[in-house]
Order: sequence, then C-alpha cells, then structure tokens
Amino acid sequence: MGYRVVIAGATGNVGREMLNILAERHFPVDEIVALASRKSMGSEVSFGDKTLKTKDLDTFDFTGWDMALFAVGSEATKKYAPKAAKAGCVVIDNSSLYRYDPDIPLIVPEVNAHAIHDYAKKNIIANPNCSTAQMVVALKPLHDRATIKRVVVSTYQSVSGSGKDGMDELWDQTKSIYNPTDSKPPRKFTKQIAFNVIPHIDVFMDSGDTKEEWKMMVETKKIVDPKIKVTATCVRVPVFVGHAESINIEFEDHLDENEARDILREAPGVMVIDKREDGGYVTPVECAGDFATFISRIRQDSTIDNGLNLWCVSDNLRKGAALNAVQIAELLGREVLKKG
Ligand code: 2RA
Repeated sequence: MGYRVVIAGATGNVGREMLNILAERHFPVDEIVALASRKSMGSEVSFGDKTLKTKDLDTFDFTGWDMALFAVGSEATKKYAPKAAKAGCVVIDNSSLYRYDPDIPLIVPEVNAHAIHDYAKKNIIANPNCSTAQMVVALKPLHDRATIKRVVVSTYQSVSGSGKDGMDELWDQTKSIYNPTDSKPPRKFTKQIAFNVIPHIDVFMDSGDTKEEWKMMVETKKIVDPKIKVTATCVRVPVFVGHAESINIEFEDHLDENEARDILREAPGVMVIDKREDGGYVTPVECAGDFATFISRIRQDSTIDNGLNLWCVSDNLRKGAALNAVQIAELLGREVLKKG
C-alpha cells in the first residue's frame, strides 16, 4: 500500500529532480501523475524506468490524491495549491509563497521534523529557499551544542537556481566569448554571468538587501531559532549546479574547531570533507547529483570570542529543493499518513 503522488511543474529543473529522487529513494508510490502548464502538456518526463506524459495542471482534479509536490513558482502555486489542499491532497510547495505564513510549517527534516504536525492547519507544507536549506543543516547541530548568536554568510550560487534560462544564458555567453564570430545571443539578464560574478539574486528591497538575502535571514529564524541574527550577501557565479557558502558563526559558548568537526561528522545529512591540504575540501562541481550537504574549511575565527568559519556546498536542485521536498514527503508518510 503506497501513496498517490502528484508532481506539479514536472518539466522544470526541480520538478524533474523530484521525479528522479522519488524513484532513486524508492518512495512508496501506488500511482504518480506529472502535471505541467498547458503549453508543456503532453511532453514526456522520466520516473525511474517509466515515462510519464504530462497532464494539464489547470484542469486537474486533486481529489483522492495523497500529496502534491509543487515546483511551479509562486503565481501558479497561488492559483492551484489551495485547490489541491481543499481537495484533501497535502501540498509540499517549493515556491516562496507560503514560507512566511505562521500557519504553514517551513521544514528541513534534519532540523525541525517536529513541525510536520502543523501541516493540518492549511494542508500545506513549505520547502525553504535552496540557499537556506543547506545552511540550516550545518547550523542546527552546532546551535544545539553552543547556541548561535550571529551568522554572516556569503553565497556563491549556481545559475540553475534561476532555472533553465539561467543555465542557457551561461552556456550561450561562454560560447559567444570563445567563438566571437558566432551571432551574439539575445541577453536575458542584466549583467554578463560568464567569467563574472553578480551580487544580485531576486529583487532589491528598501533595506538594500536583496530578497534572496532577506529569505536566508527570515527562514533561518523560522526553521532553527528566531533569536539567531543572520546577515547574508548572495552572489550568482558562473557554475551550472551547486551552491557554495562561506559561513561565519558567533556562538554564545566556546566551540573548539575539532569538536565542531566531530559534531558535524555525526550530523544528519552532512558529509565532512576537511583536510588542510590541496584538494582537501569540496567544490560545487563535486556535489552535483549528491544528496549530502558537504562541509569543509572548518576553523576557528580568532577575531571574535567563540567564532567559527566553515565552507558549505550542496546541490541546490537536490537538498536545496527536490530532495528536501521528497524528504518532507517521506516524513509526512512516516509520521502522518502512515501508508506504504
Ligand atoms: C536562486 N535561491 O538561486 C534562488 C531561487 N532558487 O536563484
């Protein structure tokens, strides 16, 4: 006995990864349906060794389906998620639409699995922003040991975070730089990303922060502890898949770097690769396709009392989005729906 599962947004980067990971982790599926917008309707997506023909999200009846993993962006989520929830299908949403709603749990299973029981208020569960998810997996075990006061994080985010357009942009610009005789592709984004870095992800806010930076601050407070102060600088870099983060942490209590390394080695979802030698650390190209949140460069920050620096890398399409959503589905099944 398994679950009847809907994937809404099945043809996008994250939707395809959701299908891949459900199959890889042998999620107990009795029946699965792939939904897409009308313009993508009929296109085929893979689910393990099966091929699914996408159906129309606009006309789909969610009645009788156990859960729907949404990866359709906030606008479509606003239109279709309430319809699914009202039909009794639990929505696990990857957009930012519901993350800040006090009645909707925002969950990273390794960090706040207990919040799963709050789903019943609106029959919706929110998936965090990709750059938040990997960071809180690293922060939580350290916070439990030495209580985090403040986090300063700089991110190095791959172009797949901005969807297929972002990946195409990097590819086209790189080709046109190497083959200047080729016709220059029309630019989709303001700044060149090939051989460049851009300190701007999402929109600018009145504070001068971008919304991506604001998300990391607010979501970390909701998932881990509202008392933690977070300041972030989020940067787009010419990498296809894999977000990297330089994280500086100030604790209430002293935490020795070796104890921090031992704690992280035992932490759920974490893989520590940390040797003070050439290649003794993880880079984004090595994390792509993996489930783990990799931690390297763990070392004391001797400029403050109780300071620590670390380097955090993870596949933004997996732990940052699709894997976390599937882990929430597993948690929902195990703790609540209890079929399968
Ligand atoms: C990005 N975190 O990287 C945002 C949305 N996925 O573009």
